[in-house]
Amino acid sequence: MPLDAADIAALFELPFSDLIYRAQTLHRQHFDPNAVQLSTLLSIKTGGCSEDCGYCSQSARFHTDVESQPLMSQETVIAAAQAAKARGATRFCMGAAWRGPKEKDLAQVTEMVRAVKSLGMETCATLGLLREGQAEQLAQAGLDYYNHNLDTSRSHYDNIVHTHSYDNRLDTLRKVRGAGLKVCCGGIMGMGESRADRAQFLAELAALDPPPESVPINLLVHIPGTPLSEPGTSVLDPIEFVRTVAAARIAMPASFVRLSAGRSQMPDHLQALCFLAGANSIFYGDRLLTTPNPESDADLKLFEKLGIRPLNLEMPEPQRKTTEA
Ligand code: SAM
Ligand code: DTB
Ligand code: SF4
Repeated sequence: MPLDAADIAALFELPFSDLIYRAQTLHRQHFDPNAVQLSTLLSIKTGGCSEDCGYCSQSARFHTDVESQPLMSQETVIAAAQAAKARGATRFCMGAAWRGPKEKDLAQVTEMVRAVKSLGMETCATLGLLREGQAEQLAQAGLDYYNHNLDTSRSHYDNIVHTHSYDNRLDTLRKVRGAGLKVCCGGIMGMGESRADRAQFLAELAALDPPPESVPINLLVHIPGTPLSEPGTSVLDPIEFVRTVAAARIAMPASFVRLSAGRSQMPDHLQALCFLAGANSIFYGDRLLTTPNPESDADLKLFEKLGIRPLNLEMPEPQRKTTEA
């Protein structure tokens, strides 16, 4: 039985050391605690989105600094994937600012997926809501993961997004699973949600059957011009963020938990606490979709300080769990 919202809420109430100890113990039962998976993001289609997600730089409804760009060419995407591979990323994630892909768009994205896959990388796409049959087309092209976040609790979602519903998102997640794709599904912390919302959100993820293989935990990146970043908006306490990572690790012990957006604003010691709490994946490369991410060199230096190794796809699956645990 997955942990429910009450179980997870109780985790949040634990003394910090007890919570971290539980998370770290479970982490070591399921993974090599010193290996971190590296995913590189590319915004293949930027801005001009019809949706009104209150955190997003790419909604056409808000006045942000992001300029709309058409879908990138195959060549540009392949060059970016090659560069990411050369830096050591094992997964390449292509993001598009769409409510969902049109058939014509999807045909171009499936070509990109084929090309990136042929470089020997894992492939991920995040294209918004999918229609019947679209997940199958992506699976046939060799897509490994589809990213589609629930982002927050069901009850808080309606305060953040009005153009589509939580059930629309769950429906796409079902289609993704039905096509045999791996699921990458997480959310954003620091959008004015309560601790109870964070617990409910993690319970929604844990209740997916099976739970997502990959769970991105983003810290809200404040984008001027978006409703969630109006002057005076509160910022989430960093310790509460670490608690959320630990609770995600405990609720989904066998999933990769990704320390996602927000790392540019986090000092090394806060990121170290997140790894200790069970994060074992990051976005790697100097850009997220429209905002900066730490430079690869800075990440490699941090890894060296912490004795962390990038996860290597060539190693057999048990690399995720070593005998030293
Ligand atoms: N349009 C597609 C969708 O909404 O699923 C894919 C791209 S969308 C930008 C992917 C995810 O990026 C969102 O679900 C959200 O979790 C994350 N994201 C977007 N803006 C963010 C921000 N300002 N801070 C943190 N995470 C953000
Ligand atoms: C996810 O959970 N975080 C990524 C990825 N999935 C697509 C996106 C983060 C975006 C941060 C803000 C930006 O760069 O626009
Ligand atoms: Fe569009 Fe995705 Fe941004 Fe929402 S999060 S506005 S769907 S790009």
